[in-house]
Amino acid sequence: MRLIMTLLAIAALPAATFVALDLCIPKAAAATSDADALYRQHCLACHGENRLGGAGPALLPESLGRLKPAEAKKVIRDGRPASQMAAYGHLLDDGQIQALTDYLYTPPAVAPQWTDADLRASHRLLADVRKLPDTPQHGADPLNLFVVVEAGNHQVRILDGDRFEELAKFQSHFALHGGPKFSPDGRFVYFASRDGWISVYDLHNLTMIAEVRAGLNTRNLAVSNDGRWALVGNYLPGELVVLDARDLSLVKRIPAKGLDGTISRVSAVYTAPPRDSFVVALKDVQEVWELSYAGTPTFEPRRIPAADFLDDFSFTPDYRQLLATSRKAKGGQVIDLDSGKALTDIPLPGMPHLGSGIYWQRDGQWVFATPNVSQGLISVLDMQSWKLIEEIPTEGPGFFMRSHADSKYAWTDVFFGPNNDAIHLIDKQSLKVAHTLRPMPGKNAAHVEFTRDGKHLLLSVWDTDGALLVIESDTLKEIKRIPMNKPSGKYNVGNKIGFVEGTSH
Ligand code: DHE
Repeated sequence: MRLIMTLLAIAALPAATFVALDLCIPKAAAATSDADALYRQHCLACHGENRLGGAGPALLPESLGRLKPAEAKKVIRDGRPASQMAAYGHLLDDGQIQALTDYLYTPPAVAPQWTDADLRASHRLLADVRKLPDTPQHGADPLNLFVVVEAGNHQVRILDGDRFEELAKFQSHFALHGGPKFSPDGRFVYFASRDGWISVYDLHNLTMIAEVRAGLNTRNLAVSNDGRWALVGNYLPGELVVLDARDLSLVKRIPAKGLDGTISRVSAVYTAPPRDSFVVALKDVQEVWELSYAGTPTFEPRRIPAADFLDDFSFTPDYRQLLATSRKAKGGQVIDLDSGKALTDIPLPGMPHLGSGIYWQRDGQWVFATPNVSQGLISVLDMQSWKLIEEIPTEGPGFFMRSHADSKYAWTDVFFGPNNDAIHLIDKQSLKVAHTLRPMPGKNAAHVEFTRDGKHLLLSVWDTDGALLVIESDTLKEIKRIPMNKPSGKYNVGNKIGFVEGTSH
């Protein structure tokens, strides 16, 4: 009865609040080792029928890709701090926990489906934009706000980028991933969770507008430069989903089907503002797609043959070429979007993280620098000849890079290994490490974003007892420390809508 009452009560609430509800309470254990029965008894209420997710995240092999089975076992046994996931160690024995873990990493007997009806049923309108003021209601500069993802407790904070004070804080869906994307005027911000939830939030009125589950496992999303469309790229089902950016209602689903009929996972989608198009890389099919959103779009893909399966990618500053991670080239592949031709392979060592790369001008030429998630180095390429011009050694593999047109440094983290508390500042002209900072020794320092004027930057200390640090760009002095639980990415509205040099797309 209590469960029924709880379910009735939550049905009246917006889904974004679900994660805050205390539903994941262990039920009395039944001495069964049948994993499916265990799932139904203990997990289904939060994690959903067919493991598709609910108040808790989806528990499909695709959703658990980043969690090692040993870690999953530990979570079942001990619970997850700062979440609603309770400990089951006193209810389930080791054999049962192992059986449950194995079950979660096994694909379901019937492949999971996400139909139009499921997608539409998940759509929720949480506020009527037409009734909200269309000017900022918070007194801060709307183009210097920061959107900060606090990954440790699945929250988002909105900060005033002049005073570094918090304007709002709200619960997000479980495991946001990738950079949030903005409407061209900077009023609306769009989030994607790994479980496929897309949300749109009004930064003028500091309120959530709508949300929809656009798939079961999502890669990322992009917003068109005219603010009309959001395009979501999914791993599961392998497809693109076009949403109306005003309210996230469904416009079109486009299976990511190659010319040979193979259904692919989508590696990444980005908007290419000067081209009025979305560009899409596919993971299992050797094609790049361009979808025009000019005029009255049909979203029919223009297929560009790629010489390889592509992962994440970046553009050249004029958006005429893309530089994608290519498995075969063990590095990158450059594709010219106008001619539709693959121009060259760029053999790069290790696993370059091209989507986190940045470009700047050096001696009048554009150079592109990329971190590397498997080797301690930064590769710098000449963007005309595509020759490797420098490999800058770092204290360990890194994830993110950032700069600002007015900064003489490119900031890059050491994300992995014993030195992951270090941040390197690379001189953009000499290509040497000019400074190495350890903002909170022993704690992982990662991901930087500058204020719009470039005078300050925010740096994440990615730890349960972490913090967001405000640093003065010139003096490198810390001027403020805001305690946070694993702050991950942070995004400055003005930098993002200007697609400025030194930041991510
Ligand atoms: Fe990310 C961006 C892919 C693991 C945090 N990551 C991106 C983007 C892609 C990508 C394609 C660009 C999308 C965008 O911004 O629209 N990430 C991948 C992977 O393939 C990888 C290696 C494995 C995976 O399971 O997906 C991966 N990423 C991670 C993490 O483990 C990180 C560190 C923690 C997390 O949140 O999962 C992580 N990724 C991020 C962040 C961004 C991101 C914070 C946005 C960076 C930005 O500044 O824009």
